[in-house]
Amino acid sequence: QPNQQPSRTAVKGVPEVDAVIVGAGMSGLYMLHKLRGMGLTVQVFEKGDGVGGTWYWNRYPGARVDVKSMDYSFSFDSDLEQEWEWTEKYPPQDELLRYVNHVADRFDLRRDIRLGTRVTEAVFDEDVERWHVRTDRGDQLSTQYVVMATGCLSASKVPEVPGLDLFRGRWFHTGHWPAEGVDFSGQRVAVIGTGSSGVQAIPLVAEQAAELTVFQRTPNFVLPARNHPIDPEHQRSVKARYAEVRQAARESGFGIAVPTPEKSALEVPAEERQARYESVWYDEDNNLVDMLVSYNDMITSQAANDTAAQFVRDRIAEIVEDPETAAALQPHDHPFGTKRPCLGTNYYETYNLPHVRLVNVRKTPIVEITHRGLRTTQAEFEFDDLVFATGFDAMTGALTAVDIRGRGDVRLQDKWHAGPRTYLGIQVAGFPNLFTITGPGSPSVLSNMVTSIEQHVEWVADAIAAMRAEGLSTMEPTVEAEDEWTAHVDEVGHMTLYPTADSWYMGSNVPGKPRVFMPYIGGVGVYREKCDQVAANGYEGFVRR
Ligand code: N01
Repeated sequence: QPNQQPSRTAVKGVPEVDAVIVGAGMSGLYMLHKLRGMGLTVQVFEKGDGVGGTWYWNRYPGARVDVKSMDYSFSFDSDLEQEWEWTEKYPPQDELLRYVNHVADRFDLRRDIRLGTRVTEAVFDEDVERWHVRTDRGDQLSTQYVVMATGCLSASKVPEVPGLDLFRGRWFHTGHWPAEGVDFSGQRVAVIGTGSSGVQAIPLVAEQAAELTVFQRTPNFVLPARNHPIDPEHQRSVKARYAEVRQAARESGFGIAVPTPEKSALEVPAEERQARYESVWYDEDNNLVDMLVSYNDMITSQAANDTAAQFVRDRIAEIVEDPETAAALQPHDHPFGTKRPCLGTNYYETYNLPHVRLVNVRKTPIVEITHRGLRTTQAEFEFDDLVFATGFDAMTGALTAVDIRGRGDVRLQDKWHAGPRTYLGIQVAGFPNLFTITGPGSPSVLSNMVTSIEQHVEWVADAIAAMRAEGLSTMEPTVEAEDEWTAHVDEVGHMTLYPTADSWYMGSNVPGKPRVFMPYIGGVGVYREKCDQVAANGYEGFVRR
């Protein structure tokens, strides 16, 4: 397709492309494939030395996805979907990384990706209506569109505990794990953090280490993953009805095709509820969201939620032998699901091992890291290796890490000082032609990421195609549309129990981050309809010219 843009001249001598994509994870790769297919010239910059994003960086022991492989995969190409063979219900990181690399090769994507290159700056030049992009390797590009495909959980966060520079042992963050792996054999190891990463890593670190001390601030609800090899017959049968399965996922609440609950947890007899929770807990084919979608009021009613929370606490008490440890592992301070539930394999069982101990740092906080370990308000601990499973500056961290400046030289991070403001989680007023894949204000982290990535990439590609077809050069939301959407995201969030928890959804894990519920909980299907309607109504809420 010819470029139908009114052509404008950018800064002299700076190479020009139609689009810059930041990040070569699943969203960046698919965005590249789409835009190139439309005839655009595209440059992707990727900080890592390989493609894969999340699956490139998170190589800690036990790292695997907790959405089923048959769901957590691209649906945009039916040959790809049919040919790729998954081996497990929840594939491990290396299999996922192989899959993403396969996608990069299959669609010949590598030639437009510059690896080992971090985008440092993107500045909108109002005179020429183009973005000026710079990287840490000295690249400069002028581009019409910028797509931030930087991921929601990619800015890893080492807590601001004093003394890390004094520590003489090795230390690691789960989200930035050495490619060559880490051998913990015979080592005394400390893990700080018990979110999804810690929950996956702890049992495997315990298998190797001579001693393991887990420092837990908030206990999480951990459901058994029941991971297992995929039955080939099951794989064949899903593939035979893939179109239908994918469509159901697109229309669902969480981007996974599971039945929508009709009943309240409180309207059924206690025995029926117990039987339902047991079937979720023990079912080999269970899903991450099964407990949440057991009843229709699980995330809106504290009393309904309590029934599930208590069920999990009872299981913890059954599994963990030491009553004090069991009590410390039982979450009481947030409703089930309001911090992301975790899937574990032998997680609670690991605390029964003689060389594993749990330290409750809510009771006795960490004061400092020392040259040989760490000190809490109560005791000093010695270890050789320290693992931070402490999570990410989620949803906004990777976006504000780039110096993005829109109209009037306004910085994105200044505009978002009181929390992210977007229209549909896709665009920000004052930042024309800048698109955020699975940005704050979209279902993103509350959904199967691949479903949401595909929806965003396709919507953005269509929006760009429409602009080009109409001879328009920019689009950006109106401030009114952005205000309304941001208020709506907040309002819907507050109809649920989510804001009652101190979670990374609320920015609570990053000191000083505004307390705002960042993702959109309206549901993947509802949200998709809204986005489609906006487009069908001539991109209402956007200024296009
Ligand atoms: O990070 P987290 P994560 N002192 O933020 C603790 C996805 N994911 O990497 O809860 C002491 O959940 C913190 O304590 P608290 C998934 O969406 C998916 O584990 O803030 N402790 C918490 O326990 C997930 O939700 C998969 O009180 C400190 C932990 O560190 C998201 O990524 C696998 C601390 C951080 O947990 C993030 O998961 C992995 C401090 N100063 C990740 N600071 C799968 O698909 C933080 N903590 C399976």
